[in-house]
Amino acid sequence: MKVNQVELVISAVRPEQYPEETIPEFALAGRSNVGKSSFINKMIGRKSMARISSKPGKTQTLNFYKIEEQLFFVDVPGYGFAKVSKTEREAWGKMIETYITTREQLDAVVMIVDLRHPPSKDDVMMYNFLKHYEIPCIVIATKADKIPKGKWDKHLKIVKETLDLDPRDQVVLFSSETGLGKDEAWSAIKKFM
Ligand SMILES: Nc1nc2c(ncn2[C@@H]2O[C@H](COP(=O)(O)OP(=O)(O)O)[C@@H](O)[C@H]2O)c(=O)[nH]1
Ligand SMILES: [Mg+2]
Repeated sequence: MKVNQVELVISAVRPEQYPEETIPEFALAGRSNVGKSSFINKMIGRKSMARISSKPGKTQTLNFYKIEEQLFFVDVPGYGFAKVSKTEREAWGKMIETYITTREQLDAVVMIVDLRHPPSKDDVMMYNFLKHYEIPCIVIATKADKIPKGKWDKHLKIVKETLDLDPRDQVVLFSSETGLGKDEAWSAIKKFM
């Protein structure tokens, strides 16, 4: 998909701040620093629309990016960042849970994992949480540019096994650096629209 128009509509915390539009929504989930914002930027062809931070754990709001008046990407604060207080973590958990369990426009969660490593405990917990609420997932195994091509299949297999992937959920090999998997990720998203 060629994207010309992108707008950060709102950075929301509470449901009454979510946009009123009823177009399809795709929320990003993943550890902080895994590459969620980079994924959005690559998909929309912008260098720095979604904030990429060198400091992990920075996005503390749900950032609603409207793409071509057709869909929203919702950049969600990452998990698994140790230097976050218990209070902050609880506030984060509430915010995500409320969003995921109440938002009717949410069509699927785009879950970003690092292809280099087996999914973390937090990744597995998040995936199980999504499956518990029967939320469809598109799993993006990113940073593929960081490992040799010959090892991709082996790493993909570990990702699927560690998550105990639901066969209905698609896994896409991705790199925000090279653009690998961009078209495949768009077609995975369009299947829900
Ligand atoms: N080599 C490589 N680096 C990446 C890729 N995706 C993200 N990064 C880097 O990983 C860091 C964290 O990315 P960011 O998108 O801010 O992660 P977020 O916290 O999940 O939103 C940044 O330094 C990015 O440049 C990728 O596909 N390949
Ligand atoms: Mg981010």
